[in-house]
Amino acid sequence: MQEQAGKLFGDDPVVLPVGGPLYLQLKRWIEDAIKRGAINPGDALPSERDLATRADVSRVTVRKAVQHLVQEGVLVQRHGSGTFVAPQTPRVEQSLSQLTSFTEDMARRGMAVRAEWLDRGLYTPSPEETVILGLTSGERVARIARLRLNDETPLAIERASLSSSVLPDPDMIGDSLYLHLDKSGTRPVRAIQRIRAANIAEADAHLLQVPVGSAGLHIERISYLATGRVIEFTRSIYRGDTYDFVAELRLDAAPGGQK
Ligand code: 16G
Repeated sequence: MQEQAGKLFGDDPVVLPVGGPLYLQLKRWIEDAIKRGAINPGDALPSERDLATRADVSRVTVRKAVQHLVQEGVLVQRHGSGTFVAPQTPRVEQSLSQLTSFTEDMARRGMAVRAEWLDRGLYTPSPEETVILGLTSGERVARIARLRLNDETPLAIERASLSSSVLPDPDMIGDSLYLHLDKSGTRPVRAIQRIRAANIAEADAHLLQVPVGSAGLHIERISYLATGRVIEFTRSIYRGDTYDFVAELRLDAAPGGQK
């Protein structure tokens, strides 16, 4: 711990940025130390006592600054072993113009992907599922819910609904839904995706290992076969700190527009 404190403080006295309450000054100072690489993701923060002595503030002030940084996901606390700079998760870019699966997206980046099953089975559909999937009266809906991870880092929760005539046995899916649909000749060829900002609610935040209320992306995908039949209705929540959705925009060759 002493060594860690030495690394973070260097030989210079700690000069807190001016303005605002002391705990916010210390919080900004810790954030700056992380930004300039004085302390790195995964490193332990000096003890509360060391920080208080070196920054010449009370331990209550240190605790408050640290608590705020933990809530914001900048620091993580592990019982019995201390406070650490949160590990950095790589950002993933997904093109908005290609209809790819999660497995394909990750494989293209050379990233190891896995899924933890949260649910899979046949259910009585909700009115929304009946309308969107165009289910006939009495038809059941296949629901699959998965936590999608890159190695040990959770990236997204996906909850997909499909007609039971397309997916009569949800247990048949291996690692990839689209691979399974491909094999049965029902892989979608077109999709409409709606993305909106969302604050991640408690249960999902717990699964995604982020603080409750963190920024997330709520995504709804409705996918179609070439015949126009809806195949998949999926609602997902992606961690805002790990995903970028990228769209390529082109100028229409409209009359009077630039060629
Ligand atoms: C993507 C799709 C999801 C689809 C899944 C299939 C988004 C937002 N969602 O994650 O709708 O069900 O891929 O992936 O892109 P899989 O074939 O790896 O199971």
